[in-house]
Amino acid sequence: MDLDTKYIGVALFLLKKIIGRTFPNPPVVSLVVQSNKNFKENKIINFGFTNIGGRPHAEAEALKGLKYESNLKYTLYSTLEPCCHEGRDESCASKIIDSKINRVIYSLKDPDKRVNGKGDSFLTNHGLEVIGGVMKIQAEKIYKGYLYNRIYNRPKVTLKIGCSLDSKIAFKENERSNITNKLSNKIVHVLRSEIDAVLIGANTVRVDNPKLTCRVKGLQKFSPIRVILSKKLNFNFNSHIFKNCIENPTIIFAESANVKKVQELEKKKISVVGIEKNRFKLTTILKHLAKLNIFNLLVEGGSEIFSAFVNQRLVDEVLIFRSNYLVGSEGKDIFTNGYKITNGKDGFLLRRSDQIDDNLLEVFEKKNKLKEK
Ligand code: AOF
Ligand code: ZN
Repeated sequence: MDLDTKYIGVALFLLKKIIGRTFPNPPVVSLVVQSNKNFKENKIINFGFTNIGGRPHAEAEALKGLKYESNLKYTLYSTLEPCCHEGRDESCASKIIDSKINRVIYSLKDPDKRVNGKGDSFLTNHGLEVIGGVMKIQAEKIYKGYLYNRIYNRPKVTLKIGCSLDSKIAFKENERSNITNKLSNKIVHVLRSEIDAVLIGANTVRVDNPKLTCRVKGLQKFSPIRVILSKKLNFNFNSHIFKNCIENPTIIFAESANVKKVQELEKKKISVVGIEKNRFKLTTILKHLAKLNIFNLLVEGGSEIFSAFVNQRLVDEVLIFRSNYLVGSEGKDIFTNGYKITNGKDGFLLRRSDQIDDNLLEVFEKKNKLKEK
């Protein structure tokens, strides 16, 4: 393995640790390697991660406090092409130019139109050796949500389904049901810390009264933005989800925005987005979420919402947590239209299947070719 692949590999390994921690910016890991002249002796001398809140950027962190020695070479490795736009701070590319870095190696070209190759050219034009695209395929997998956001103007959509052996998500219609085991529920909480937003329908608020936060110790601050789709804002305003909306931002997309109800919700710091009936479509809502820099969206139900997403072919990944018992014909089906997710159907591929105590977790992924802009 060559040196550049080795160090980009390290950066991508670390990148997986900060997924969902850098909203509203994509996560990036940078590292600086010091080498002798013939690159026979090499060592990492600093790391940088995109901070919570998105700034400072990873490269800026990796360059902080470096002590350069003459006769040695310095390479900055980054999982994403360094930015060249002056945003909330000086651009990373400018900071690199002002440093004593000789080479810049990155994995993914930044699809953001403010960058998109311009970071690379800027550095090259200033005489640095620049190589992009190292381990690009691996990076694309990790950055899928970010790429979808910037290329397709929608987040990557993952359905999270908890069901019985016979694919029921509730024991009865309109009844809150705990079908999966404690361990599966814990995995879902960790998952919520890794995604940017979680979406449910109004009926799930009424029936399940969920909080949709991450309640794993230490990860609570990475709870997702909560998104609710509602036609008429017919809620019990004392539901859990309408509490603590400053710490846990909550957005409701409503078809008809009754002024009194909107005012009541806004008092609780909930943002209500009114959308006309003929524009109340998932694609409009996903576009809106993409604008808010939501890269990864977890859809947690209920069956009408799951069905709408599969019908409109807007699903990229499905996680099915399945219990080991049957619920029977009184139970509520995952999908309202009898749809079934199986390996090979409609482009869904079963990527893995893990036993979680007495539950089975199946991960289906849709093969989606990413197009360059
Ligand atoms: C980098 N390193 O660590 C990250 C980058 O809102 P701003 O000004 O912080 O810019 C956000 C954009 O910066 C984001 O859309 C993406 O293009 C890039 N993210 N770039 O060089 C980083 N997080
Ligand atoms: Zn930057």
